Amino acid sequence: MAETKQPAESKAPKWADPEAATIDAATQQMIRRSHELGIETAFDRAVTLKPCNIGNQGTCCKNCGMGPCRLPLTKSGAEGEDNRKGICGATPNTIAARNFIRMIAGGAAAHSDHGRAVAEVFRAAARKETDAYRIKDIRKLMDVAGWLNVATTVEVEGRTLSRDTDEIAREVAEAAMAEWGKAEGEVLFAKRAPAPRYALWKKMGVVPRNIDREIVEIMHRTHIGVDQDYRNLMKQGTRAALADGWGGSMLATELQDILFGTPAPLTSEANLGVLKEDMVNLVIHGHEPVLSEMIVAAANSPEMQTYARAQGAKGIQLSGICCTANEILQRHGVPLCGTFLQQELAIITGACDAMVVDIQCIFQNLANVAKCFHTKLITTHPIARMEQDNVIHIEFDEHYAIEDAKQIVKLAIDNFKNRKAEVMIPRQKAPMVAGFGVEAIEYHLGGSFRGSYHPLNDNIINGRIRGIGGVVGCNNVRTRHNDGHIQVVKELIKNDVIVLTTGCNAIACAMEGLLTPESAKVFCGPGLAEVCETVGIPPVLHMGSCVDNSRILLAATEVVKAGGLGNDISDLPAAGSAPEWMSEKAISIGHYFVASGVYTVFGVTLPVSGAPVFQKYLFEEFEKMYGGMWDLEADPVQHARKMIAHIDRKRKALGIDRARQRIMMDMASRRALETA
Ligand code: NFS
Repeated sequence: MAETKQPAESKAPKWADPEAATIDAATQQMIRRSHELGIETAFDRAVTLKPCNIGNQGTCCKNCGMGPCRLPLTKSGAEGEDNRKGICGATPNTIAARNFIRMIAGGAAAHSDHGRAVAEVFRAAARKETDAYRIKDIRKLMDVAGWLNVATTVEVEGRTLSRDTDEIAREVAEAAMAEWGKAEGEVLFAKRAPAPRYALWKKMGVVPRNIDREIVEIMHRTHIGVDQDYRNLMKQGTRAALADGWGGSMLATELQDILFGTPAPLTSEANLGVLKEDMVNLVIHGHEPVLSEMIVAAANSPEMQTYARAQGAKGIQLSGICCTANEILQRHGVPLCGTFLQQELAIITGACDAMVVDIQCIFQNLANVAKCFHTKLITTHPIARMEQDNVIHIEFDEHYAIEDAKQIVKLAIDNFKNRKAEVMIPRQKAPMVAGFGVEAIEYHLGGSFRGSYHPLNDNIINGRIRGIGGVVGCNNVRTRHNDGHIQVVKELIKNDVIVLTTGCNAIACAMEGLLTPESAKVFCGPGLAEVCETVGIPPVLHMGSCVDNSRILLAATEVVKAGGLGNDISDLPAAGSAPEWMSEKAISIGHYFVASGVYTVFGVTLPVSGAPVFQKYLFEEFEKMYGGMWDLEADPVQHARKMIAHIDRKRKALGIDRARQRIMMDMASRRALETA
């Protein structure tokens, strides 16, 4: 990334060039502001701290005390005989595969532990141990009960009667908890996949046994001297990734919906401009909605609103960063303050009275930035604490959920009067529509009289919609913030590919105004624009947080079930993408999409380039086994075109390419197709 004017003293950090660092004007403004104040952020650290070229290739092994063994691919190695070996003899393919599946283990553990925490709260609610949480979506409870083999009816004297809801909830809680550690059987939601997909997983021996076991087994197999075959290592990586997507993440999503409500479309706003100078700004950052749900309730309470006014504020402005933002957005319309890379900047506005964090994607440097302002930084989770002494820890206990939440909100209110730096809030914020769960898509694309996925399928078959793109994932400071996200999504919708989005991609799209129905006629090809305008939906559908990628799996399954587009997810004209990924969670997500039959393209880089045989295995051989495979494309337009080319191959295989040619193909799109 290019650098701009440097501070005088040699020890001062090198500053990032704001324009090179991000496409977003609000972010550029706040990077400039951070330089004025002499505060470094991740954007600046990325200028001085270069990534390791060996780790980047995936070929550094530090799994024992004889190493680290570093085996970079040199130019001559790429051409000649590859005899690179670690001390124990491990080859680059073994090392890269071990590292790759350890990333899957990290990601699957993060999602699944989040799911477990939700399941524990769900169990407390089902047992009536807490008043704060209650079952909100009974319909979904019954549906999930069915998948977890919990009976919802009982036969009494030849008559079928409904069972008591509380009893069902208690049994669902127990059955859900068992998914993490049961001694026998398999992860039950795997059967929610289309039947041929489940049969394939069975044949390949990758149906997860329970969630925890698959993660533990990765740690065992990647210990020195255990699994040395990259193919066998990836088999376990596949099983663990499926345990995430169709297990831990899916349980998190479903139980959250039952407890907090299944999302339905609603309006809100996104970007740093949602902060308000005359209100108490409480920014919620992290991932688990068990805490943020309570903060929303506490902040909306008349008691806290009155208290805020008594302290001289006009009220309380909640906003969110990262996926907890997506959780409270999709259920309550709480605005998005920003993406992963804007977390430090939210504090640098000088208007953030408190930032409360739970788990995942939280920069350790937040505490250093908070020190320069009045901002109270509050950690809440026993597994995620910070060492700096300006951080306040209020451990959240679901049994005292509302009390804990009120304490946090009160801290923010009490801090309003302590603002010391000049407040600078960028004016940028964009309107959006979010909250498209599987059910909402069914309703909106199916209409009120025939809620089903048939109309979506019809529009894909007749060519108005060319296909489906799932575009998800993080920001990565090694690439220009939001540039990849926005270019990929715009290229897809321009070519009539409807986009399903989650995570930080969803936030980026929201900031760019792509989550509005009005954006359809500006950015979409004629077919997709027509569908969006007729139905009144945005061309980019916000489906939630990263655990909600499980919603994309289920939406794909519904499309298969609705018929006319093949028998399995791998038959669909669909592709996945994470243009700016950076976290281990993204690798786990990428791999469960691949194993579910989706062609999945990552941007930036992938830590496999130093092991060409292993890379080929992921990029080519996987398609033969699972119908989905990995790809890497750093250029965003090419990235989208590769997805479109795959979608067109699937259309051809389904015999629906001609319908589209008759209806849609003009010379320009024909050329785009040919260059893809
Ligand atoms: Ni996903 Fe969410 Fe964002 Fe990446 Fe982090 S917030 S769980 S990991 S950075 S999309």
